[in-house]
Amino acid sequence: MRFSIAMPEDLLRAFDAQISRRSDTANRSEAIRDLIRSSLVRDELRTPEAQVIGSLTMIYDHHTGDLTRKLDEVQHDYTHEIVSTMHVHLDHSNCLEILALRGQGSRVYELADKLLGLRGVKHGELTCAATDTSLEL
Ligand code: NI
Repeated sequence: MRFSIAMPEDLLRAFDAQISRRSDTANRSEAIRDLIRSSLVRDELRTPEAQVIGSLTMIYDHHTGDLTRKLDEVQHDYTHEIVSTMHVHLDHSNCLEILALRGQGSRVYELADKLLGLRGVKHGELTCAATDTSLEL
């Protein structure tokens, strides 16, 4: 299927530059398909039934709409899962926020999906280990 995507020009330029460094003859479409596949694989590695411990890292521009209020609102619904947070004002616009998380996998993934899905969150990464299995190995 064909579909169109809107994105800032500098983001697209950087993406094209990355594609051009690849050894194969990948085009934009193939590169985007690869990104989607790798995102789906990451989802399959989730362990919603297990207790998990991990961290969520976000970088965002605090000027974006009412992003900071939304980030706050979501986090207040997950007080059992958020153990600690750190906020660093990187520069005039950008903030780095790191959340230490512990709880039921399904809740932790739900929280991460809600936060990373907010418009204005430029970078985000959830890193998790399942505690009821991996910590005992
Ligand atoms: Ni800040």
